[in-house]
Amino acid sequence: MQIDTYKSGFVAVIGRPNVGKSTFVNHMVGKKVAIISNKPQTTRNRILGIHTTDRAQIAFTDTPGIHKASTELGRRMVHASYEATNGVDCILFMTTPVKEVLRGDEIILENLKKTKLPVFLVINKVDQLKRWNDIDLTIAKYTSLYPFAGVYPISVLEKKNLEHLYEDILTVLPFGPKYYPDEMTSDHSNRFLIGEAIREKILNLTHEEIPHSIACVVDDIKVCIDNSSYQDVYATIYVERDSQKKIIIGKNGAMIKEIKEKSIGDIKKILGSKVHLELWVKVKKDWKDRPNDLSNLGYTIDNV
Ligand SMILES: Nc1nc2c(ncn2[C@@H]2O[C@H](COP(=O)(O)OP(=O)(O)O)[C@@H](O)[C@H]2O)c(=O)[nH]1
Ligand SMILES: [Mg+2]
Repeated sequence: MQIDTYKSGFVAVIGRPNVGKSTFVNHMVGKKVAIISNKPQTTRNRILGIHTTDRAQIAFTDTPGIHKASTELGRRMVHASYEATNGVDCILFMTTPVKEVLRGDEIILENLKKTKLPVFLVINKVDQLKRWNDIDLTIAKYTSLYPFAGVYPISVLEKKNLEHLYEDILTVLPFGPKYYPDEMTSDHSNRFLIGEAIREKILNLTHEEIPHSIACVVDDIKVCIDNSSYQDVYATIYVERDSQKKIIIGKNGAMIKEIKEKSIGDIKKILGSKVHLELWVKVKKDWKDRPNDLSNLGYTIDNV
C-alpha cells in the first residue's frame, strides 16, 4: 500500500426505499453485507459495507430508505438515513428512471441543499428502460432541481456503467490510510448479520403486512457440544400478532421449515462452519411503536 497515492474515505448511499441501494453496496463490497428484497423498507439499520483494494478503501454507508414514516420504527429509519450523511466525503443520491421527479425524492433533495459535499446523481435500474433516450428526461428533471457533482445512469444487476461511477468516487476521496483491516467487510456483528439473513428469507417468502411486522434476534451462538465442527444458532422471530405467528409457522410447520432451510446456507457463509439452527416465533404486540421494544430488538436511535 502506497500511502501517498492510496485513497480512503466514506460514502453515504441514500434514496427512496427499493431503488437498489443495498444491492449496490453489496456489489461494491463483493460480499453480502445488506439484505435485499423487492419489499420497501427492507433495510432498517445503517450498515457499513467496506470495499478494499490495492488502490483504495471505501466505506459505503447503506441506509434505510427515506420515506413518509408512520411508525416509530419508520421515524428512526429516516433519522438514520439523514444521519449517515454526516462525516462522509461524498453522497450518492440513488433513484430510478422516472419521467417526473418523485415527491419523495424532492424532499430528500431539499434536505441535501444544506450540505457542501459533492452529491452524485445515480440513476439505477437503467436495464428497465424501454428506450435508452428516455434517460435524458430523468436527467433533465433531476439536474434542474439540484446541482449534482456528476450524473451516472447505471444498472447494478447488469453491471452497467459502474466503473465510471467508481472512478469518479475515487477522485473526490482524500488520500489516506486504510481505516479498517483488509478482511473486514461490515461493521456489524455475526449476530446481526445472521438475524438479517433470516429476516431476508421471511421477506421473500411472505406478503402484505408480514414483512413489516417481523424482527429477528439471535439469542445465542455456540459450538455444538456433540460435534465441534458445528455451531448451534438460536434465534427468535418476533411478530406483532397471533395471526402472524400462525403464518410464519405455516401448515404443519411448513413455512418455518422453509425459512430455516433457506437461512442455513447464508449462516454457514457468515460463520464459516456447519450450522444447526433453532428458530422460535414469539408475539410482541405493536413492537414497532414501543421505544423500549425497538431498542431491545436492536433498533436504537443511534444504531438504526
Ligand atoms: N432491474 C433491476 N433491479 C434492481 C437493480 N438493482 C437492484 N434491483 C432490485 O431492486 C429491488 C430492491 O433492491 P434493494 O437493494 O433491496 O433496494 P434498497 O431498498 O434501495 O436497498 C430488489 O428486488 C433488487 O433485486 C438493477 O440494477 N436493475
Ligand atoms: Mg436496502
